[in-house]
Formats: sequence, C-alpha cells, structure tokens
Amino acid sequence: MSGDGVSPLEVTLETVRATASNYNIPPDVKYAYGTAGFRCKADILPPAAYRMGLLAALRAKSVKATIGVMVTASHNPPEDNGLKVVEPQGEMLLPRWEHYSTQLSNTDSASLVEVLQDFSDEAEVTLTSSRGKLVVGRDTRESGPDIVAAVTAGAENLQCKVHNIGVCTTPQLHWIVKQTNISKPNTLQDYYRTFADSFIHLYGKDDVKHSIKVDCANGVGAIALRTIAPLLSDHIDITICNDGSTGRLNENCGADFVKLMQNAPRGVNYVENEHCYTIDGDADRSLFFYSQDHKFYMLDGDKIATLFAWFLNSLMQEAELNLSLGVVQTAYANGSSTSYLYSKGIPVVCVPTGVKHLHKRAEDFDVGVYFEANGHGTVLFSDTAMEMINIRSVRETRKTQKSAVTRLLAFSKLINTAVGDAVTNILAIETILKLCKLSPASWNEMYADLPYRQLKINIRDRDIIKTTDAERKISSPEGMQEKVDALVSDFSSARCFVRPSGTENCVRVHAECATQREADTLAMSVGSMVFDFTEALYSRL
Ligand code: NG1
Ligand code: ZN
Repeated sequence: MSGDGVSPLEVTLETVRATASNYNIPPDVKYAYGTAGFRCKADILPPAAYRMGLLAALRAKSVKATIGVMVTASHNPPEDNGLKVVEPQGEMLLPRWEHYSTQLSNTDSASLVEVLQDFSDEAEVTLTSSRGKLVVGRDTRESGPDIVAAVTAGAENLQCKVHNIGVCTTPQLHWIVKQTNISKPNTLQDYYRTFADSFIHLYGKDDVKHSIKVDCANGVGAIALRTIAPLLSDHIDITICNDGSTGRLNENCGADFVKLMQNAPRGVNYVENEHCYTIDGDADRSLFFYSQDHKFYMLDGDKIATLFAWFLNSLMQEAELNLSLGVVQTAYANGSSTSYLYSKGIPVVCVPTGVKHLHKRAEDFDVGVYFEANGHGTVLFSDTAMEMINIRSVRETRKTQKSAVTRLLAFSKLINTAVGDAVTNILAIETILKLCKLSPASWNEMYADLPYRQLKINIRDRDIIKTTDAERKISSPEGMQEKVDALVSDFSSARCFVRPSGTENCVRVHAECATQREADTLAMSVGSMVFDFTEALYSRL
C-alpha cells in the first residue's frame, strides 16, 4: 500500500483506465490475430496496438524475458498497417496467446481492466511484476510512429520497459529479440557485422566481382541493403532498385507482385542472365529472377528451398554426418518441387499457410529447411546438429569431410535462424551459386515448375469458408469441395484448392495444371463457383 492507501495494482489499473479512454475501438470494428498478427487500414489500428502493448507486456512478464512487437503490413498497400508479437527465441506468438490477443483487442475500454486481470490470473502473471522487456520496431509506413506510440503506451502502463529500435526489417527485429535472450550481440550494427562477416568468410573473393540487383518494393529492405552493401563491396556489388525515393510501397513491384503476376517488377533494368532479386515490404521474403533469350524466369521459394536442401544434403553426405534433413512446405508449393525433393530422398512435409506452422514443423528435423512458395523461409539447425558440426569442424582430419563440415558451419552462420530473412537469404543464395558454379539456368533446370494461377476472390465474409487437410480441402460450407472436385476432374492432371486469406479480405484460389491455359481456366471457374456459391448462401440467410 502507498501512503494514501492505494495499492500499486490499483495505481496501475487506474493508469490503464485513463489511457484506454484515448484508444476506444471504433464502432463496427472487429480485430483478429491472423496469419501474421493484425492487419487492417492503419487508421483503425491504434486501439488494437494499445491493447497489444498491454498483452505484450503480460507475455514478457510471463516468460520473464524480452519479447518483440513488429509494426508492419508486409506486402499490403501503404495505407494498411499491422503488428505481430515475437516470442523470446524469435518465433511467432503461441496459439493460446493469439487467442488472448484477439479477445483483448476487441475488449472495449470500459472492460479492459477486468479482462486484463482475468488474463493475468489465467497466465499466472503478476500485473505489477517488473520482469520482462519489450523491443519494438517498425517498417517505413507513414502510420508506423503512431502505432509504435500506442504499443508503447500499453506496455508502459504495465511498467514494462520498452526499447524502440525504430525502422528495421521484420527479420532484424526477430534476430534482435533472439540475440537479446541468449545474451549475444544484439544491435542493428551487430546484425550487419555478423552477417557481412559470415558472407565474406564463406563467399570468398574472386578476380571477377559479381553483381546483383535487388527490387526492394520501395520498402525498408532498401535501408538494410544500403547499410550492408558497403561492408560487402570488395566481394559483391549490390544495386538497389525501388528504394522508396520515388515509387509507392509494394506498388507494381516487390515479391508479392512478382509472384502473383509472374512478371518482372517495374523499375529494374536488367540484362540477360543477371542475378536479380525481389523482396517484399518488410524484407522477410525474397525471390530470384533473371532473363534469358528475352524470356523472364522467376525462381520462387520452392526453388530456393530445393537449392538449400540440395546444397546442405550434399555437404552432409560428403561430411558423412548422420543427421536428419527435411523440407517443410505449404499447399502452395509447386507439385514439381515436392516430386524433385522426393526423388532426391529428401522428406517433405505439408503444413497450413503461415510461417509459424512451417517453423514449428521444421524443428522436428536436425536440419529443417522451410519455405513458402512466395519466398518466406529459412533453415533451422537443431542443437544436436550444431554440436556435431562444431565438434567435427575441429576434429575432422580427412580433407573432403573437413571441407564439407567447415562449409556447413559457415553456412549455418549465414542464415537468420530466427525467421526467414530476405537480405541474408539473398547472400546465402549467391554463395551457393558461386561455390557450386551454378548459373541461373542450371539452378532453374533442377526441375520444371508446373504452370499455376492464383486468384483473389472478394466475397462478403471470407470466414464462411473453413478448410482441413493442411488447407487443401474445404470442410465447410457443405458441398463446396465437391464442386471444386468436379471442376478439377475436367483436367487430366490438375490440383486446385481454396482458402480464406489470413492477411487480406479475400479468398485465395490456387490452381496447378499441365498447361498455363488450363491453370488459368481452372482458377477462374473455381473462383466464380466460390463467388456464386457464397452469394447463394447469403441470399438464403
Ligand atoms: P494469407 O493472406 O493467409 O494467404 C499471406 C501469404 C502467406 C504468408 C502471409 C504473411 C500466400 C498465398 N499467402 O497469407 O504465405 O506469407 O501472407 O505475410 O502467399
Ligand atoms: Zn513480409
């Protein structure tokens, strides 16, 4: 009790009551913690952001560690924003806490204190405990500072210390959170130095300096690349395109645009066989592209996963390391990539969309490569794997084995294992291509992509569609999957699935067929069926 008889808890709750009145939820707004946290129009986000500040503080207290909040809407248009919570080792928020997040973000200001107390009881956290810290970062969106201010207000209301690292990429924030919790160098400067050194060590130096071009989607990736490029300039030249100085974020450029359009981004002048990359608005995805004989080729997340898995598998075999290696994909993975990996004896697992599902499953392997087709992904090395690789790198005396194990160790240091990282993945790809003397065409020819088409269909309420079997089948509304099956059966070798997006207000239809024309036709007919089917349901309501 303080001198006037008011307990510290009462003081805290009173502060929350007072601040919450500045963050009332607008009428008719419903927030949901989806595939990548909250995403919506930026102007309605601050009330959710304030509540997430409270929740993040609770989470930090409950794990007695540093956790993170990243303010970004990744590939969404500039007027959107979003935020997600990062767990102590850099992973995505636990499902139980996602549920708390949705609940708390929809709690009106008057009931906030009560719900907060319920959560703290359930999670066995003392609201006034001073343990745990929060690191907050944001991408380059104009609305970022207001959202960060709202998160900070929430966390500070619960006396949680907030470290605002300002503008950063999503993977940098994840890395900083992880490094902080394992008491390793943890600043943005450390990030650049660590990965630049790892790259230089493994990539080496040639008489001819290679050069690459990167489409930065007019986002934060341009800042990260501009900072790391001078550290690498004796080894590789990086040209930054779409750096945000003229174009709009994610408009006609960026990894999402390139993947969906299957076309080059605007603003990149490239010549035949030049190594080009495109990344997204918060720099956690990357794709490779090049042209040959005036034709555009894009190598997506599946191609990157197979390149990484093939490289690591070869090194593990050469080093005679008895470790498990597997690849985790989603339903969007191109069927050819899965067949290719199987043909190489590499196990493949399919999980629902969203990095959190892939990351978790990849932990089951000693070396787990995970990628979404859109370019999100990384490699995880188990403690056993790292221990074995470290010991062998010191003790191994045979030349071939020693060289393989040394490369494995160096590669593991070039990977941001906290989360998929466009910048470090670009450096890792360039390294593999150089060490293995692979041209873009020889990498691309590892397998031929099956033609596909992905469409976004706007229906009134996307949540009406529920899926099962790693999102490959519709479980509800009843009868809709049968209609998809019937449309698919018109083609000799086709695959198609439908799922509600977790980040945009749409339903995604994905079709894969023997020819592009068939894929386009199938996607369109399934898309219009979905629209008509749901419209008919509404008209009956
Ligand atoms: P949704 O909107 O749930 O499909 C999209 C991507 C995911 C993931 C998240 C997070 C596709 C088909 N989906 O999710 O892979 O990247 O955004 O950014 O690309
Ligand atoms: Zn992203």
